[in-house]
Amino acid sequence: MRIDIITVLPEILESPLNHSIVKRAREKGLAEIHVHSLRDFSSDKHRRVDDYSFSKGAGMVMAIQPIEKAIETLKKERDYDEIIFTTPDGKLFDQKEANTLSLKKNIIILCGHYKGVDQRVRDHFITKEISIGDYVLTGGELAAAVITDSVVRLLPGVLSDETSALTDSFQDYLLSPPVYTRPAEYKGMKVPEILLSGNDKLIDDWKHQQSIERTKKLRPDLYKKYSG
Ligand code: 6GU
Repeated sequence: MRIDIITVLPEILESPLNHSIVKRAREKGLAEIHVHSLRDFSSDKHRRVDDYSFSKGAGMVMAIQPIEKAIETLKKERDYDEIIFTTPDGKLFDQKEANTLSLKKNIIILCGHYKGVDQRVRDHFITKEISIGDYVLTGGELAAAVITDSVVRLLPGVLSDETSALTDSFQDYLLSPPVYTRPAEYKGMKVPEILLSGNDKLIDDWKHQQSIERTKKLRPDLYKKYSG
């Protein structure tokens, strides 16, 4: 899979895309990720990418020219399955959307900024608008990093069997069970007896039961989806 991210702040994406599982996926050639600086596509002599809003007092707006140039430059090289815009008024991102995106071949993510983007960009170039939650971020870069991370870890071969994405929280609308490591007792705090039993069947049943109980208690909304 190939992901092209267009942003005014490429530096913000540096760290999340170059560590841990995403880094490994890139090294293995399972995910090809390219970060593009929007300024490189500006025809303005000062490389500006924003301008005043036609509606008074509305703050700066991302202009259509550099965005159109960036998208068209990428489209000349290959076809894209989705051109995503990260914005707080987009559709709420969830595991189902991550699964859907992980099946695509090429996607572009345009990171929103300032007081928004010229509506003509959204009307003519964007195929999907995504928000990562009901709160306001300074820019769409962190959202793009979140989307990329959640999608890349789903690509075949990225995770080992042991950490398989199929056993992730949310994959079947259940939260993960609690986990423990050595020592079996620390300052009087004990690991549940059953985990020390060596009985795989009993342990699996316990884990499933714990998942159900935690989901009921912590995320009743998810539990409804699981049981309904
Ligand atoms: Cl995608 N962008 C911004 N600026 N804020 C957000 C968001 C995106 N998702 C939630 N809040």
